[in-house]
Amino acid sequence: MREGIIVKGLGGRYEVETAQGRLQCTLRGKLRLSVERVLVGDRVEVSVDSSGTAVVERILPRRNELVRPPVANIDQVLVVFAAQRPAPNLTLLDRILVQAELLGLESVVVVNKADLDRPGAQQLQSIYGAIPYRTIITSTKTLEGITELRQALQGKTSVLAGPSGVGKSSLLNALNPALRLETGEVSTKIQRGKHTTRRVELLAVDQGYVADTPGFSQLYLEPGQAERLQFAFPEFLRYREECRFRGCLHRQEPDCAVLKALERGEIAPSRHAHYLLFLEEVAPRY
Ligand SMILES: Nc1nc2c(ncn2[C@@H]2O[C@H](COP(=O)(O)OP(=O)(O)O)[C@@H](O)[C@H]2O)c(=O)[nH]1
Ligand SMILES: [Mg+2]
Ligand SMILES: [Zn+2]
Repeated sequence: MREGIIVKGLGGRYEVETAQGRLQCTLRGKLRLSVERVLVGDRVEVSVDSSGTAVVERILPRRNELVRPPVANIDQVLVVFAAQRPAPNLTLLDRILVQAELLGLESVVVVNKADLDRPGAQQLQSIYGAIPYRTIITSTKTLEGITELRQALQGKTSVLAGPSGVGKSSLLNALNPALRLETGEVSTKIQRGKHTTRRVELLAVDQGYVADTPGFSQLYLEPGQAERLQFAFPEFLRYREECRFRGCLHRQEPDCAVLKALERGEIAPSRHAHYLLFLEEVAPRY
C-alpha cells in the first residue's frame, strides 16, 4: 500500500500525490458506494497492481472537512484582500474570519497590492495584526512579503478566501510559477465567473497545498447562536469576564468591559460594528 493525498477528483477518477509521484486512481467499490464522500485533501491508501492500475482502498481518518469548498484536512484559511483595486470590504473580511473561527480553523490575513496603497495596507495590518491574526503585506509586482507568505504556507493545507480580483491567483503564481494560473482584471473575471464552475484542486506550493477555490463568503450561523458569536472575535475574550452581566452581548449593556475597551481604542470600531451587524443577523432585535 502507498499512502498519499487526493489533490484532484473528476468523474470518479482521483489524482493522488504520493512520495513516489502522482497516481491516477479509481475508487474501490465499497468506497464508491459508501455514504461518505471522498474529498480532495483526504489522506488515502492506494494499491497498485502488476499492470500499474492504482486503486484507492481506504480513506484515513479526517481531521476536519469543509463543505464549501469541499476539502478535507485543512490547516488554515488564507484570507486575501487588496489594499486597493478592489478597495477592501472589511465586512466581508470579518465575515470570513468569523466563519473560520466558528469552524475552529486558523486564519492568515494577506493584504495584497501593497504597491498601490502602502498606508492602507499598513492600516489593515495594524487592525488585524493586533487581534492577533498573522497579517502579511504582499505585492506580486514588487514581490514584497512573498517569502513570508511562503513560510506561512509551508507544510500546511490552506484554503483561499477573498473576493475576485485581489490577486489570489497572482500570489500562487509568484510562489510557484509552474502553476501558470489564469489571472485577470476584475470586470472580465466576474463575467466569466458566471459561466464556469471550477472544481476544487489542491495546488502544490512549497511542501504545502492550497485550494484555489474561494468559498467562504457567507456566514452560516443558525439563529440562536448569538452567544457563540462573540467567541469568534478573539480580541473580545480577554474583556468579557469583566462585564457586569453574565451572558452580556456587548451591545449597550451597562458596565460592559468590551464596550469600555472599544471606547479606549483597544478594540477596532469596525470590528465591533461588524460584530453587531452579524449579531443582528443571527438574533434580530424586535
Ligand atoms: N498592482 C498590483 N496588481 C496586482 C497585484 N496582484 C495581482 N494584481 C492584478 O490584479 C488582477 C487580479 O489578479 P488575480 O490574481 O486574477 O486575482 P484573483 O481573482 O484574486 O485570483 C490582475 O490584473 C493582476 O495582475 C499586486 O500585488 N499589485
Ligand atoms: Mg483567481
Ligand atoms: Zn459586555
